[in-house]
Amino acid sequence: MELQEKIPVPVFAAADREVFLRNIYPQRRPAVLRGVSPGPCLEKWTVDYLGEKGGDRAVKIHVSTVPQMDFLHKNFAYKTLPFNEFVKRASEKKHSDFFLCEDESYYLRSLGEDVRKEPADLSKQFPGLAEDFHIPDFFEPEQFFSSVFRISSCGLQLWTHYDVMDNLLAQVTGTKRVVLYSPQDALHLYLSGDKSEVLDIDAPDLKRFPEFVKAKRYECVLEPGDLLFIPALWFHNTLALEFGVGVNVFWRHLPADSYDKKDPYGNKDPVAATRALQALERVLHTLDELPAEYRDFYGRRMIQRIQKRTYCDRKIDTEQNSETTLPSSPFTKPG
Ligand SMILES: O=C(O)CCC(=O)C(=O)O
Repeated sequence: MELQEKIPVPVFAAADREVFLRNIYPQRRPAVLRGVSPGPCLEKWTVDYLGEKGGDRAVKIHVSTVPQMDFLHKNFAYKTLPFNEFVKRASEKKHSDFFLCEDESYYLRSLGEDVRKEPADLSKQFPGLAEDFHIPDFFEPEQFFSSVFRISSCGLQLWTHYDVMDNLLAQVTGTKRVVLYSPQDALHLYLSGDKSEVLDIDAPDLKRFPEFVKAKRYECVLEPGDLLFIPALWFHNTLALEFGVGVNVFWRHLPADSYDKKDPYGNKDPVAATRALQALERVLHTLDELPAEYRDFYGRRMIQRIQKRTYCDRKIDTEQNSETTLPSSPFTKPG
């Protein structure tokens, strides 16, 4: 018996800007868009061509002895290679030159010029290749945040995480399985910052992660030419079924000043969320002034108040099991 039911991500066969903005974007749910051409990259981006056009610019990569990367135990190393050498190695199963072992796996998440300050932008780091990739015009140019190469060895799996910006993940070559979880299932994912500690989502350790089975699993397999819309805060886990090249484009969905200015990755919590979390720490310190049974009593009441004020679900289970209707979010309009 399967652990979790797989809910297919809906596929839209011909989603142009109008269809996307009218029917898909306002739903704030993942969607696979087919038939939106990402440009000549679809035919051109062979290993040889990528190497030739991308050249020997140094890239920082993840190298792992096993295909499932583990951010908790750091079973991978950060290494630097010329881009053309990296692409060649990522595309082969066994390597004559290697860092850790001859069948190591590789992953590139491209970075900006100043990795701590600037977001990745293909047109700056890889201008010769960027002209082959057409960014869909699904958002206003001033909302653009970054365009990021995602290049993985066959079998490479990236841990479940969320980002704070809206995202189109374009699969250019190869196929990739993507599993997604709703932000509303965050409490079942055992988070450590923006990442889930449940690394093996196909065979999770249910003694350690008993709540994980409650998370609804959305799944799709991306083919070359597919675009996956990943709304901000949706968790995603990727598994390259073949060596593959993708590009993901993040754009600002909230007003620009909502985001942390020192965030080149698009995964730092919005400034108001950070302030709220800091305030919560102060609240918890204040509660520490009380004995345990009082902390328990006021803690439960505060949780209920937070749920009533913040949950988007129209109905929530409160302590008394009463039903409450809540206002919807002001941030769900098309951009
Ligand atoms: O495609 C991948 O390997 C990861 C994609 C991802 O994490 C993203 O688009 O935010």
